[in-house]
Amino acid sequence: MTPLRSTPARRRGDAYEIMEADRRRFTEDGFVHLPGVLDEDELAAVEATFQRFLRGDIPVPGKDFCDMSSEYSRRAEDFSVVNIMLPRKYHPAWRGNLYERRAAAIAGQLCGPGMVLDYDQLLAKRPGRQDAVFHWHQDLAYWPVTEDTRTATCWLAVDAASEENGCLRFVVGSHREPELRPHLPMGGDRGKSHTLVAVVDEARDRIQCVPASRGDVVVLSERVVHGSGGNRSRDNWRRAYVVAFRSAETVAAERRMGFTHSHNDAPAALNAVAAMRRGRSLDPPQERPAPPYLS
Ligand SMILES: O=C(O)CCC(=O)C(=O)O
Repeated sequence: MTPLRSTPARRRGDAYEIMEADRRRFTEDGFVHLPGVLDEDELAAVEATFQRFLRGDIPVPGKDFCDMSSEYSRRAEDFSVVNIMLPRKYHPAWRGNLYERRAAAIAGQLCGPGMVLDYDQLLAKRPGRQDAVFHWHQDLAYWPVTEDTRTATCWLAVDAASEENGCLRFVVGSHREPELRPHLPMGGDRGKSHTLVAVVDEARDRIQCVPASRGDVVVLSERVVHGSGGNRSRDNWRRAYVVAFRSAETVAAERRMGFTHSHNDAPAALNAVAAMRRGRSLDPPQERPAPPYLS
């Protein structure tokens, strides 16, 4: 196993120091890559629980255990992108873990006060799966229209991620476009798959792949167009652990609509989100307050 780069000065207890340059990247590009957010011992604890989910030792009901690259009807042993929604719901012992606490500190520095954990998710791409593709999308296209869209989605590399095993890729600066891009349900039917696919012109859009070392975090804003390619490596899984922070008001508004980010949410709630998005495709990009250390 490759040793982690050591960045102790940025990690301190529950905190992780965000630099002005990180904030600039987040504002200008719509994402920022943070090195060494967890060290090897901290990752080992995350990994042990992650594997319990993957083995099915911690049961996850219905569509919250699915394949993001395919239809709900695929057999679990054939999944290419194993997607586990809301792990902290199904394994309450995980709530408040160190990664959640450090990610909360990062979200507060990038987005300002009042950010709370909205949802969590585990993603694992099997080796040797060309189809382990996470299609281009903007996260906001999946979510209800709310007043305050500020979001810091923290994506932790549990394995080193490379172009070969399907690291994240972005359309740089796409979060500053005035409207969300059109999104279509994969295969044309949301009942068969949760996945939405955004329109991207790979010849014209400015695309950047973001390889990451184990323990790094990539933070995504809600409007940046992103996805990831298949896993062409022979032996290497590509696992990631996502925790997403949004404002307390936004999370409360989502819950009032019955929207919890579970794929098991009532079809009425998911249909209401789709109807809201059809009715209002424009969510103007928001000014982000300066983090306290800059003010
Ligand atoms: O892990 C990936 O490849 C993509 C994750 C993603 O797109 C997301 O969490 O919104």
